Amino acid sequence: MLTVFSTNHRLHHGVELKDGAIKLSFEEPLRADTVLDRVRSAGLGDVTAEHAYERSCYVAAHSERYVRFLETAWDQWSATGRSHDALPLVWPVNGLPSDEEPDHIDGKLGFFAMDAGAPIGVHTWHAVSSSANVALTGIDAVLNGATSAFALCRPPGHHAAREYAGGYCYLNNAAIAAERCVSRGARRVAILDVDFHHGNGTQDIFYQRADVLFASIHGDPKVSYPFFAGSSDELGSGPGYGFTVNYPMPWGTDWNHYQIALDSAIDRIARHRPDVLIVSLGVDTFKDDPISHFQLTTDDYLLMGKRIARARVPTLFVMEGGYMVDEIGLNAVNVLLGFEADV
Ligand code: OKP
Ligand code: ZN
Repeated sequence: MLTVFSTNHRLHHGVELKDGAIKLSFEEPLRADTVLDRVRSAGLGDVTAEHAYERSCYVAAHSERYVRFLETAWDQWSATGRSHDALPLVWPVNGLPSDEEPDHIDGKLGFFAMDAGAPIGVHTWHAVSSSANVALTGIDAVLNGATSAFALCRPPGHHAAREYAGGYCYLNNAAIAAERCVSRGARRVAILDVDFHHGNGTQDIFYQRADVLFASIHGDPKVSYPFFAGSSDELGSGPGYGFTVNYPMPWGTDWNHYQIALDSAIDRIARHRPDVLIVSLGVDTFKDDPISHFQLTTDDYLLMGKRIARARVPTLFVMEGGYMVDEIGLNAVNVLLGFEADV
C-alpha cells in the first residue's frame, strides 16, 4: 500500500486547554513521524511526498470565506502585535443576535471555530494545506486504480466543518478527498470514521447529501468530546436523510462490542455501493489512549483492517487521532496490514 506523507506537518504544534490550563497539545509532530517509522519498518510499501493542489479543492468542502480566514488569520493576528498562537475567546452560540462575520481578527477567530482546540501559529496554514494535499494525493492514487492508499495526514481533519475549525482540525482532509472523488466522476462515496471522537465536521459537510454516506463509531457524545454532535438520531436531512449513521458507544467499549457496530456500519456502507471508501483512521480507540475511553488492543486493529477489506471497495485511509504515541505506529499500521492480508 502506498503511503503519502509531508514533512511540513512538523511546522505545526499548537496549544490546548487541558483541565483548565494551557498546555502544548497532545496532537504533536512525533505522532506522524512515529507512524511513518512503522510504515517503513513493517514494509507496508512505498512512501511518496504530496503533490500541489489548487485551493479550489479545499473550497469544494469548505466555504470560500473560511478558507480565506485560514490563509490570512496569522497575518491579521500578528499585525495586532501578538507573537504566540492565535486562539478564539468568544463564540456566536445559540441566542446571540448576530450571525455575521466580524471584521476584527479576534471576532473572526471565534466565528470560524467550535472550540479553542485549533490554535493558529505562523506556519499552521502551511502544515494544514500540506495535510490536505496529502489526502488529495492519496485519493488520486486510488482514483487512478490503486486498491488502497494511506494518507498520513497531520494535522487531522474530521472535526473541521464547512465553516469552522476545532479539535486540532482546520481543513477536513477526508471530506476534501471525498469531494475530489465526486469531481473526478465517482457517483457514490462512503466515509467510515473509526476515530474515538465523533467526526462532526465530516458529518456537517455531507449532512444533506445522498451521494456521500457518513458512518461513525465513537464515544457517546453524552460523555465525550465533541459533546454536541454524534447521537444516533442524527440521520441526515433533506435528500441526505438516511445517509448519516452514528454509533455512539459507552466508555469502556472493547472489541467484542466494537465489532458489532463495525459490522453494522460496513453493512450499511455495502448497501450504498460506493465507488470509493474513505476511512477516517483514528487509533485513539486504543486502551491506553490518554484522552479517550475505549479498550481496543494492538491486535484488534488487525481485525479492524480485515473487516474493512471485506467491503471490497477501493479504500483511502486518512490519519486522524491517536495520542498514545508509543503505540500509534503499531496500531495504525496494523489496520493497514489487516486490510492487505484480506485483499
Ligand atoms: C481530535 B481527534 C479543546 C481540546 C479538547 C479535543 C479532542 C480532539 C480530538 N481545547 N480536546 O478526534 O482525535
Ligand atoms: Zn479522536
